[in-house]
Amino acid sequence: MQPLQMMTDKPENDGETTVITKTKPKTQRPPMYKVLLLNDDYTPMEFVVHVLERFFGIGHSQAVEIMLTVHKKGVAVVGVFSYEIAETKVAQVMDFARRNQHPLQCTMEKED
Ligand code: TYC
Repeated sequence: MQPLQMMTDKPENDGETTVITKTKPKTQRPPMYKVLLLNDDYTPMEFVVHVLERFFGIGHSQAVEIMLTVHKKGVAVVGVFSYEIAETKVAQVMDFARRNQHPLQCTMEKED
């Protein structure tokens, strides 16, 4: 009985041994997108906290933290999502802000 060999790279077949090569399938996972919230001078802090709670399911304490990070640093990542989900979140936030006449800006950016 011949030995059965498994090789991961280019096989050297001596003609006597059964060689099975296994090529690893290179699966590409879909890119993810960061949703960013931008600071401005006019949108009320409570409104931003409400947006984070309502559209991102973030708890009150963490929503206050993220809002303050944006307020101090100018921008913060609110979450990372698939393209479609990120696009929907951005549209929801922008629409809600405009309907309430606030200049709040929300954008998305591809993750590296
Ligand atoms: N800078 C705003 C203020 O002082 C608060 C604010 C925070 C606005 C976060 C936008 O994404 C924002 N009222």
